[in-house]
Amino acid sequence: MIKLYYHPSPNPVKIALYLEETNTPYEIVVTDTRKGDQHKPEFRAINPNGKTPALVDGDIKVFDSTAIILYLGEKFGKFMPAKTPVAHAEFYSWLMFLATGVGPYCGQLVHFKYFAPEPKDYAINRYDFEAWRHWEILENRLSKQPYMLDEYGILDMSVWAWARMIPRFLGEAAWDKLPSVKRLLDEINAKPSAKRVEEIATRYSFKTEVDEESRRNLFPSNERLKKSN
Ligand SMILES: N[C@@H](CCC(=O)N[C@@H](CS)C(=O)NCC(=O)O)C(=O)O
Repeated sequence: MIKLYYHPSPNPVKIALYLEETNTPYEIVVTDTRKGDQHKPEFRAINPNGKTPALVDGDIKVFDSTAIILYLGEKFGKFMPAKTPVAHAEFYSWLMFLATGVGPYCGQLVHFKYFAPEPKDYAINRYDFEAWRHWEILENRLSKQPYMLDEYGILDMSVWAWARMIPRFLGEAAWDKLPSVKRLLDEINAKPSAKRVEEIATRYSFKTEVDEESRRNLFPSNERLKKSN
């Protein structure tokens, strides 16, 4: 059975959504990043990058949510665009926009807003600006069509994964400026598959506090600062 190394955060949830949408049996392997599971040798053997998600399918190991969702899309042939150069030109463009823009900028915005020490105005301004810029591009796309491509697919799942968090990093009022993103979020949230994904976090115990142990595990760069002070 497929094993999904999981933490209930944006990059892993998109994989759980794909598996739920395709009714694929899978086993959750709790990878509690606040407790440091991502640094364990047995996890690094699957994902040398030490981040969730990772997936094991028999002898096959895949890491990075974009690689995993593409792997699954190709394996099952579902929620993928037509295999034509024209369709894939559009698909890959948006896939990389999500993977290299939306995810990293939103992740850094969360980091600087909630976890970084002062002074941080410069960093918050930069990442807030960039996160907004990316979501406005998505808003523009989704104001013209119901889904990222002609049909619902893995790009929409990736949008959903981060859109769930928008009130946290852009504020509740963000929905006034992103109504089409909200429409897609609400549509996916209403699916039984998405509800099952949200339930995963309640079935397993994941550490919620961001204490000294969590900071050490999530932000190892801080240790270097401590040594140099
Ligand atoms: N590009 C990677 C990013 C993975 C990532 O940053 N995962 C976060 C959860 S959303 C994580 O595991 N953070 C814990 C850490 O950085 O130690 C992907 O898309 O899978």
